[in-house]
Amino acid sequence: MNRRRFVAISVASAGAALGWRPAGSGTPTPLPLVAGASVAPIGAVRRLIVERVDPVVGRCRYVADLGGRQVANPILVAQRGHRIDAVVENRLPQPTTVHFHGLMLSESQDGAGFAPIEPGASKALRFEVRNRAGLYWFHAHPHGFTAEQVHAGLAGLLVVTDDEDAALDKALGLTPGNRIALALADARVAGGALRPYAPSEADCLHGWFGNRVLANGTLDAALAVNSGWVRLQLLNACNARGLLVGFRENGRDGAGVPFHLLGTDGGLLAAPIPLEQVFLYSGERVDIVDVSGRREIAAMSLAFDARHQARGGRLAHRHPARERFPPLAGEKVCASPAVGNETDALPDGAELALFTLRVSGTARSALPPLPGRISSLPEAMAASDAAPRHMRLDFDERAGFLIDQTPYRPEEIAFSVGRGAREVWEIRNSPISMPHPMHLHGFGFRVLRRQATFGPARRLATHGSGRLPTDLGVKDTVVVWPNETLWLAVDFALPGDAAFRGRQRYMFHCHNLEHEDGMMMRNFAVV
Ligand SMILES: [Cu+2]
Repeated sequence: MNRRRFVAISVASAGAALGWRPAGSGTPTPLPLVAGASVAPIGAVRRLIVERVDPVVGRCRYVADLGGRQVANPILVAQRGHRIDAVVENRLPQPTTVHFHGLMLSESQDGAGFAPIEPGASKALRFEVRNRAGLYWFHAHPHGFTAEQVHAGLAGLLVVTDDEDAALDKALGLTPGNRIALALADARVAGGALRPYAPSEADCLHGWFGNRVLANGTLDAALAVNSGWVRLQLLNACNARGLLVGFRENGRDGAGVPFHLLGTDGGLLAAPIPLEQVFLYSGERVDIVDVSGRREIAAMSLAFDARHQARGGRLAHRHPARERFPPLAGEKVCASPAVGNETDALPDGAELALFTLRVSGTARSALPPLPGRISSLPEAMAASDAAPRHMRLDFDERAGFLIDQTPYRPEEIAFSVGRGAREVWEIRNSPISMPHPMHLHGFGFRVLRRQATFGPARRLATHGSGRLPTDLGVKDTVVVWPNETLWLAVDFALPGDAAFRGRQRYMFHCHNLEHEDGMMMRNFAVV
C-alpha cells in the first residue's frame, strides 16, 4: 500500500468515527501518530474534563469527550483555521484554567489566571486556531497552583498543521508512525513509583527537579519507527528543568547522532539547520528530523552547567487562594526547608534519558533529500525605530525573582501596548540569577540579538547577532541566561473580530513554574 493511500484511508476512517471532516480544499493533512496517548481533532471535542485520578500522588488528567467517545490525555490536532467549541469542566478540588500556550487568543480564551474556573464550575472554550503549523500545548495556569497542576499531568499537546507542514511531510516521505509529538516532563520516581509534588523552600527557589523523564506520561518510552526520516516535535513540559537534547546511537554511551532543526515554538524555520544538540527550556518546543539508519537511538538530555547563580534566598509563595483550597496530594508547598523527597531529584543540567527510538525495516539506500527551503518565514527585522521597552530580571534574597523589581500583582497592568504596535523588548537578566525561560502570552516574537551570553549556550550562538539556531524561528518562550541581554521583536496586531474587541490583558512571565507561582510575572494590556 503506498503512503498516500494509507494516509487518506486513515484520515477518512478517523473522520468517520469522530464525525470530523478535514477543512479546506481536499488534501487531508496526515494526523501525527503519537505514543502513549490518543489523537483528537479539536473540532470534535465537546467537553474537556479536568479531573484528579489519584489523591495519594495527586495525578490529574484531561479527558476529551468527543460526543460518545472519551479520550484520556488527548493530543489535540487542528489544521490552521479550525475551530473548537467545547466546555471545560473543572472536577479538581482547586481552581484551574486551560491556557493554550502559543496561540493567539482573546483574553477570555487565553486561559491565563484572570478568571479561574472554580471547583465544580465550567467555562466555554470557543476559538479559531490562527497560528502557523507547529507544536503548541495547553496547560493549567491558575495563580499559585500552576506548578502543582502541570506537574500533576495537566499539560497536553496541540499539533497544528497547514499546507507548508503537509508539503514538508510529503517531501520527507514520512511513513505513518514516523511523525511523533512528545511532551517531556521530569518527575521524582522512587521504587518505580511517582512521588507527590511537595517542593521544599529550595525547590521553590530553583524549581522542582525530578530524576526521571516521562514522555507523554510514560517512563522509559520506547517508540517504534520505520527506517527513513523521523520527525519529532518535542515540548519541554518540565516544571523547571532545562533540557540539552541530543541523540546517541545504541544507548546513552554510543556515538552522537546529528539531526536537523526544522522548527521552533511557532512553526517551521525557513530552512533546516544541521545540529548535534539543542537547548529546550520549560515551555519551549523544537521540531527536528533525523535519519534513523540505526537500530536504536537514545534521546538524551546531555549534561551542562545550568548556571544557577542565585543562592541562599527563598521565594514568597503566598497566594491567598492557596489557603482556601487543599493541595492535590495532601502535601505542603514551599512551606518547609526540606520535605524528604529531594533525594529523588537530580540537579538542573544533569544527564537524563528522555526516550528511545527503535527502528524496524531495512535502511533505505535513497532517502528523499531534505528540502532546502521548508517555509515562507521571513528573516526577523526590527520594525520600529522607537526606543526598546526595557525589562530587567532580578533576584532578591528576600523577595525572590522579580521582573522590574516587582512581584506579581494580579490587579496591576504593568504597561499598555497599542493595538498593532511593533515593539522591541530588551530583556536583561541579572548576573546573580539563573536561566529564566520567559513566556509571552498571545503573541509570537522574533529574537533579534543576544549579548553577554555565557556558559553552555555561548558556543551555540553561531547565527549572527549572538543568536542560537532556535532563535531563527518564531518563539513564544525564550531562555534568558544570567547576565544576558536579549532583544525581541513583537508585533501586537490583533484580529478584528468581536472576541478581540476592547482592552485585552495578557501576561509575560517566567516559565520555570515555581518562579511563575513565586510571582515572577507581570500583566500588560493591548489597547
Ligand atoms: Cu525563572
